[in-house]
Amino acid sequence: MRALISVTDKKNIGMLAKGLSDFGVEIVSTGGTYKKIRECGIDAIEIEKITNFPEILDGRVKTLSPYVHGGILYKRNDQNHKNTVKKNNIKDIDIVVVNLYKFEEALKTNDSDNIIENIDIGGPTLIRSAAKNHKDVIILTDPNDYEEFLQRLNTQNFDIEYKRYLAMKAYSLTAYYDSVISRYFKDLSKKDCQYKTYGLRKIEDLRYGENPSQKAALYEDTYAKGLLKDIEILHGKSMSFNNYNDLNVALELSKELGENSCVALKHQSPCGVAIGEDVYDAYKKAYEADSLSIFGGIVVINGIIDEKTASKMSEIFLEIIAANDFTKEALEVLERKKNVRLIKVDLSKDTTTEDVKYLDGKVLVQDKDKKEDDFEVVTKKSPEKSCISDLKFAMTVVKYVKSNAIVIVKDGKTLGVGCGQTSRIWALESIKNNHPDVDFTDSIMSSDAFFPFDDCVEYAHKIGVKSIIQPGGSIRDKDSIDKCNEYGISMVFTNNRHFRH
Ligand code: 93A
Repeated sequence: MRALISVTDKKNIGMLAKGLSDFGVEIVSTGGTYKKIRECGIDAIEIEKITNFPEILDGRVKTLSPYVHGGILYKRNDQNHKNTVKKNNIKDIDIVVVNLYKFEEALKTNDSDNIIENIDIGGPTLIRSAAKNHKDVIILTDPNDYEEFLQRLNTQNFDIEYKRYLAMKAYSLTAYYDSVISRYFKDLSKKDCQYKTYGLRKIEDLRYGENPSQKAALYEDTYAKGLLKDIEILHGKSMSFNNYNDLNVALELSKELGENSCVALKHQSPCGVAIGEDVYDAYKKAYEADSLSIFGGIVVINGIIDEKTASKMSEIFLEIIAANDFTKEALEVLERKKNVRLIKVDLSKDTTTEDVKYLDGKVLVQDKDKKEDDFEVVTKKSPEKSCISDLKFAMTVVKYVKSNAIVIVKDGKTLGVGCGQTSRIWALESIKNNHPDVDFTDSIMSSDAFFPFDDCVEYAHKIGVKSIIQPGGSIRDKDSIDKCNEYGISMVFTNNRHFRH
C-alpha cells in the first residue's frame, strides 16, 4: 500500500506517518511535508520520484501529474483501467492525506499577491480525485481523523459508511474553500452571478435552538465582517441561540442610534430605547421606558459602561449586557452576577450589507434596510425644531420593530413600542393598553409603514401625540393628513417603508 501525504497543517503528522510506516505503508510526500516526516525519523519518498518531474513554478505544479492522479483515480475492479495504469507504469496510491494552503490566513494580510499564491490548486485536486474514488482510496483531510484511521488500518476495517463519511468531509472542505475564494473575487468585482456562495464554518454546537427540543449550532461566515464577528464574551455562560438572534437586532439598532444610546430588547423587539446625556442617563431612561419588559432582556450600550451605570444595571436580572467597553470598576460590579453575559463589541465597525432568509426549499436574499429617509412635512403645521431629533429617533427605533410597528417617544426615550400586530391600529392600541399609566401628552409617534386609514391619527390625537412620522404612500394618505390638519398635529413623510417581518 502507498500513501500520499501533502499537508500545510502538519498537526499529528508524525503520529500518522509512524502508524502508516509501522503497518508497512510506503509514504510519498511533497517538499515541506517530506522534510517534516523525515525529521520524525520516518522513511518517505519525494514526490518527484513518482512524477518523474521536478516541482516547478515555485511549487504551483508539484502533484498535478498523471502518475499521481492515475494512481489515485483508476478503478481497482476495472480490467481496462488496470491495463492502462500497468502499461503506463503508474503505481497505486491507496491513501491520500491532504489539507490546504491557508487561504483564510492569507486574506488577513491584504496582500493580493500573497492571497493569490495561497489559492491551493493541487491540494483540492488530490482531495477531489481521492474522494471520487472513495470506494478504493482513503481520503483524510482532517488531522483529528488520523487516530481512528490508524485503528481501522490495523484491523482493516474500512467499511463503505466510513469511506462515504471521509468523502463527505473531503468535498465539504473543497466546497467551503472555494466558497471563501469566490467571495474574495465577488468583493473585488462588485458584481453578482447566479451562484451564491457563503463558506460557513461551525463555531460551536449550541445547547439547543429556539426551544429545548431543537438541535442547533452557530456558524461563522468566514468572509463576512459585521458587528457580531469579533465580539468578546468577557463573563457569563455561553450564548444561546436566542441570545445571538436577539443581540443581533439590538447591536444594529444601537449602532444606528450612535453614542450614549441604550437599547433594551426582548424577543426580537426593542422594549426600551433611549438616547441620554451620558451612558448612565441612557440606561436609566431605557429602563424607565418599560421597567417590566427589560427584566431578563438584552441591553446594549453604545459607549463605555462605568461603575455607576453598572451598579444601576445590577439591580435587575439581565441576560446580556453588551457595550463598546466596560471600565475595570464596572466589570467588578457586574461580574458579581453569575448569570449575566458581558460582551465587548466594537459598534463602530461596519455592518454586513445583506439579509438572508432560509425558507423551506428556497432562500431569500435582499439588501439590508439602509436607504436614508426623506423628511417631507405634509401638514399645514411643521414639527417644532425641538421635535426633529425625536421624530428621527422614533423612526430609527420603529425600523427594528416587527411589523406592524408603532413607536411612541418623547425626549429621546420610548414611551411605548407596539410590535408584531396584524393590524396597524392594534399596534398603536397595544401601546396604550400595555402602558395605561403613561402620559402620552406631546409625544411623537412613528409607524413602519403607511396608515391605510385615518384611524391611527384619530387614536394618536386622543392620547396626546403632537407629531407623526411615517413613510406615506397609501391611497388614503389625504384622509390622514386632513385629520392631522384638523387636530393641529404635524406629520412628516419619509417616503421609505421599513417593514420587518
Ligand atoms: O501549489 S499547488 O496548488 N500545486 C500542487 O501541485 C500541489 N500539490 C499539493 N499546491 C499543492 N499542494 C499543496 O501543498 C497541498 O494541498 C498542501 O497543503 C501543500 C503541502 O506542501 P508542502 O508539503 O511543501 O508543505
